Amino acid sequence: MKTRNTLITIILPALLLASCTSDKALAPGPSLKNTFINDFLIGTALSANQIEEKDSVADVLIREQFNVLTAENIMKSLFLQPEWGKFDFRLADKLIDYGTKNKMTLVGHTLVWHSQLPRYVHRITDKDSLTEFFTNHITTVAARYDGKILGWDVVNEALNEDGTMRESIFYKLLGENYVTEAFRLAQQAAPNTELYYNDYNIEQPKKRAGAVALIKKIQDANVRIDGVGIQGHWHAGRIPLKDIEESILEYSALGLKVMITELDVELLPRNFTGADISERMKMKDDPAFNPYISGIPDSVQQQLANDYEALFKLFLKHKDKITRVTFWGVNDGQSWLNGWPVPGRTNHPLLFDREFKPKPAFYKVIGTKENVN
Ligand code: 9MR
Repeated sequence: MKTRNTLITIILPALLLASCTSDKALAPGPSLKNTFINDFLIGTALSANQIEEKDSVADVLIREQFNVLTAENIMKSLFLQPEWGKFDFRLADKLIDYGTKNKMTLVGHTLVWHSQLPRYVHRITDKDSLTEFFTNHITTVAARYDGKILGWDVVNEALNEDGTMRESIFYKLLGENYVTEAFRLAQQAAPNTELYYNDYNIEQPKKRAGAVALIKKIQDANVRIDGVGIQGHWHAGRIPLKDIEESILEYSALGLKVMITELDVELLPRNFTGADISERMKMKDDPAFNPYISGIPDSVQQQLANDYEALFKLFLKHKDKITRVTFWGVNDGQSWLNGWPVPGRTNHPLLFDREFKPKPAFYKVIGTKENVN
């Protein structure tokens, strides 16, 4: 009996593993990164805990499913330069080690953003001090990771919804050329790193026109910009497929790589679109605004699956222009959409549920590849 048990528990699994390739041994089910290996990179955003490998279940899934990583937060200036002139690279370096160890590509997010700035930056009121911070931050951080990461989101969310420039502290004190200057500094400090502009809703015609103008301005100044990130915070049943397709074509026609950089599909009610974290929704304790606390009904699950399927069909159609598709989080439990724009809701916007199990949307995404080939 003991021999039979040994055969079942040790020898059989070992034989099964040996008969698989090493990659398959890691990933018993379908894997996103393997499925789209010839099309585009498949990424996710990691929390600090995940970077520190504190969550072993998440860790297995990350290594099985994704081949490019973005830090969800810890490479923003608030974390990298918490005190003026004093950098804290501990977690960012860990991310680089994690990626290197697992043969994964890394993307830096983000050098210049009006949000998640260190407190001392908010107190700056003169151009010279802000120029000093801006120059030192971009130069130090971009140089440190040059050659170690594929690309940087150099500037994040510089535009308003109507395509005009957002009146951020950078715009107000440095003037409207600050975006071009950020790319110029990044280009000097990181000659081996791709440089991207990243924003949400830039598939929408007005904001897209603003992004195109901004990109042309950088190019006209003979400064390098390699790609554009359409963040992809979309809403179930309302994916703007036509706008997305037009945007892929338009950005690509500027000579840029196109990336979907923060993909999630929101299921909960909202009275605006986009990802401006300064916007909050004032809501009463009405359960109608948090309807899926104990899971999503089949019809909603199906809607989510159909939306993701439509998106990936479109991405595959333009795989020659799209270099990366990154989800904003590993599973539903991690998503920022549980806390915004209303705190404490239960959202389900990703392909893996709170138990890290693939949802119907995952299989539909995998299926887009089978149907195309
Ligand atoms: O997902 C991030 C969340 O954990 C942070 O609290 C938030 C702070 O602003 O930033 C979130 O990520 C944002 C990203 O960096 C830029 N685009 C919008 C994303 C969602 O707000």
